[in-house]
Amino acid sequence: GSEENELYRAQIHLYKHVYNFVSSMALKSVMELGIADVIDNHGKPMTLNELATSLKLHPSKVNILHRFLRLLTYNGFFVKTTVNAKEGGEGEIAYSLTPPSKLLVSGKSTCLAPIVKGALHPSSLDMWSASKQWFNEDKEQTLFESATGESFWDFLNKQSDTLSMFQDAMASDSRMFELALQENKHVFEGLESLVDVGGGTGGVTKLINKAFPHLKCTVFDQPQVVGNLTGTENLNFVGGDMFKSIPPADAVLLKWVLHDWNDEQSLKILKNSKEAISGKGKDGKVIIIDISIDETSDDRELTGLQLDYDLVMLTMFLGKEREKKEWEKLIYDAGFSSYKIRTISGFKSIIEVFP
Ligand code: 2HI
Repeated sequence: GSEENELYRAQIHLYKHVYNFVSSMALKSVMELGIADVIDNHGKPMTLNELATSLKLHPSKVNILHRFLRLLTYNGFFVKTTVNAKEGGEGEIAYSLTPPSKLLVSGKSTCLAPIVKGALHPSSLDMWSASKQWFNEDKEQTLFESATGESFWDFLNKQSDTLSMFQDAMASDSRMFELALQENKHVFEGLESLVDVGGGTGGVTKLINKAFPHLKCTVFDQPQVVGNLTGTENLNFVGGDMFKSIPPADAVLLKWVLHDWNDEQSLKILKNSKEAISGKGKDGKVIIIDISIDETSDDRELTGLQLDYDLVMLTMFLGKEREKKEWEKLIYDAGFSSYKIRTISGFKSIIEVFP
């Protein structure tokens, strides 16, 4: 009957969500094996045996590889075709890359493997075991702090390999920005100077500098991030604290910054940004690049990703991904008079904020 049917569906739904991590972790395994690189180097679809040979796998692992590939093919990371079909014979299955797995090919400007590595690193996953304890504590701290006793930022700064893992992930995400920049050149036109707050190793700033060579750019980040970096004529690195003050410029760029911070902290950053652009009068602007959640969107994959990111920001930083009306409140509370919001690069938006 329909009651049983509903129960069966419910079980499938529940189990699917219980085992969502399998798809994430199998994707990470494939990334670590470098399968996308092997197929990309080969230049044409590869059979299971060709893949196993290239990866130098022990014969006992060939079938294991097949099972991983079966799930990942189902999940849209590979497509299967038939090769070497002789007359009357069946031929062999060969795997090729799809647009999502092409994003794992290393050495390409679009490579997002560092995101997979960082986001699925044990440091980002282990904290979830402490979530019950976190809910029941009577103090305000991140899940990461509750689980490990230190903030994620302190954790990163403690070891150079974790700091560079994070920086590599942020830099790889930033490279995608080049496309978005082409479509949003008008946002940067007419500006003489720009400060990229939380600009890290300068990936985004360099892209902006390439598109606008006359623009005087400053990458502003914590001293331990920018201390050893040297700039060029129109790109300089400045160390400091965005909660104290931001170097003056015609425009302040806040890319993937405000989602790491709660409303009170974000308000402070925005007020300091307003101060930084005050020299340009009404012609200054703050450029925010971040997620804007639209729960009413019928793109369930997109909204689901944005809501996932919200929980990642919440648990790691007590930060948040905001809806359009939350952005609006923050912007007006910080004393700005107007803003323009547009979707870029799929899941993020660009928000121009005017004094
Ligand atoms: C490396 C990458 C990420 C991470 C931790 C890492 O945490 C991310 O890509 C995510 C999250 O999963 C992230 C994205 C933006 C951001 C902070 C974290 O500002 O070591």
